[in-house]
Amino acid sequence: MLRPQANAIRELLSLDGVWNFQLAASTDFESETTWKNVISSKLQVPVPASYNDVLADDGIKDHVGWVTYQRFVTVPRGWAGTRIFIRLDAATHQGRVYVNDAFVTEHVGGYTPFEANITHLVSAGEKVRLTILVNNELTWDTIPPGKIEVLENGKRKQNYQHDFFNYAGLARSVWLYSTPELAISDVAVTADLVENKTGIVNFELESSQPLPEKRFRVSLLDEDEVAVAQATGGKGQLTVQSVTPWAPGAAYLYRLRVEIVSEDAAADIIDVYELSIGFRSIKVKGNKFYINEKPFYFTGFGKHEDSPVRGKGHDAAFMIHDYRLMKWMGANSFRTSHYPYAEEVLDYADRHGVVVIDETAAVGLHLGINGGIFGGKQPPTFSPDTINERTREAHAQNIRELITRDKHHPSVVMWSLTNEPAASEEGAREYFEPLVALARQLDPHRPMCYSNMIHSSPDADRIADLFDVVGINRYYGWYTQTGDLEAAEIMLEKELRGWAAKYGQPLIITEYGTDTVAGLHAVGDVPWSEEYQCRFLDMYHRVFDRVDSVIGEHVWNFADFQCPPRIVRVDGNKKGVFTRDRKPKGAVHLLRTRWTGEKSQT
Ligand code: GCB
Repeated sequence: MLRPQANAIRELLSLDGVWNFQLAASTDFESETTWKNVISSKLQVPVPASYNDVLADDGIKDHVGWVTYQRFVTVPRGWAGTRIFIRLDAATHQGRVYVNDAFVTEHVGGYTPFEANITHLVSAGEKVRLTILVNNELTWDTIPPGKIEVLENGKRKQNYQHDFFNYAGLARSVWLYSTPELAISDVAVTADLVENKTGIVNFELESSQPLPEKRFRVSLLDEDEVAVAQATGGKGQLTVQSVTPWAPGAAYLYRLRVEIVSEDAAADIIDVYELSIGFRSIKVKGNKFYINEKPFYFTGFGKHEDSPVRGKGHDAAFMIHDYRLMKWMGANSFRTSHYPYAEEVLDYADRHGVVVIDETAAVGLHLGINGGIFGGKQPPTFSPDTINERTREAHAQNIRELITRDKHHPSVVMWSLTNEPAASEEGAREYFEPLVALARQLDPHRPMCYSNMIHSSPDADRIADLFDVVGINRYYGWYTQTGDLEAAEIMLEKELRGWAAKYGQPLIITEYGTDTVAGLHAVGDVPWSEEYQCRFLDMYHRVFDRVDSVIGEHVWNFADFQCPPRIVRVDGNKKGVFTRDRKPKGAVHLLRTRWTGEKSQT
């Protein structure tokens, strides 16, 4: 599936804006009343945005089940004779699409795109009714998993193990687009950097109808629009002897231009599609991570797609602001914790040389993590009644969709297949082994990692050796040794040395941080104060600098973010070094000094 684009041949119509909205009349989406009716404009919501916080209504915010989005759109008159598609960049967590009265497609998985050809259902110039049903339910069959509980008062409540609010709806763009009848339907491409100077592109094209080789034309353009390599055929290789590499902080992008030309292979272009690519090499060797043959040290954050009012709605202003703040602090990388982010986020990283660890939505595969949710003794994580084969199939689908979607981005240097699973429980290895194998088959080039939690000590963990890099989320000095950084320092160093000794892999600290209330100040080690956050980070940095296998540090979190209500959270998780509206806490200056070497004004 190709991401839609507008060019001389293809047209793209954004359906972002205000849509009519209602809670679905029934949980049974087959009931025609939920999608055949015209919805009034009494309630309206923006797209892209999570709907939860926008309407200031708890009944809507905490609704568990289906909601309906609807709008009318006129198919452009000039699209006669073309193929017409509807594409959703995401519907969280399940979407069903209807054009007028006809069901078109459905998709499960809240953070990856899907589309459908609707040419047979619409005519150019015609006004059509688009209805999208979106379901936010999480079960043992979904990634992330969850469980719905029916309360005493009959209300349905969504429970889940992960620590961020279950924002839902159409948080990314919706598009109509046209392609010619005879079109490029897929472009698989890899770009390798050999010996730091030769660029090699392997490509494989698919078209909507079988075509002779001579009808495909491929060229590679540099940033000055100069064609540096060309080929004919649907499958092949381009070699560029002396390329400008893509490097962290020094991005350079080439454009792969793919064309279908007319039958006589003359200048007539029937379809065209362009993709940005970059040449860089990645390697894990010993306990180091190399980009373009140089050891790379990750500095940056675990992030969230989260902002006030719009929830997980993609927002270009917040995105660019976050990137600028990270650059100012000397952060060279981040992890898309805990799900695939909007594709625009990766485009920006490609363009600006930011390094990305790209994570699946497999978070919360650990039933012991949230003591109390199910009451009493926790059930085992991996069992036929909890995380089971169906969960694993959903996880596999998420891996397939993530890797297919993001494989061509030079900014993505590693896949993170899961966050904090029950890696020390029975069944963990059986669950993960085939998933890691699948990911390696889909992308034999990039390293794989996962982020583990405190229960998975080097002795207890059963899966770390399946991965190339071990991601470590640790909170000594916060959840344990609270307020005692001296004791925490000993524990942290001992554990990191334990990991380094066990497998010899590189270690990246994918989370470390403290909840911090902006404006709370204290002398001494007082948890929740800005000073404690600084001293905690400082202590961790001392330890990282002493352990050779540590190849990076991602503070948890870039900014405060919303969570479900819980007594350990005060209007959300406050581990950001920025507040939710991106005001700095004291820690940003400490990090800036460490990561840029420059003294920051405090
Ligand atoms: C973790 C999770 C992250 C939480 C964080 C915390 O280990 O990976 O999702 O938000 O801890 O603050 O507890």
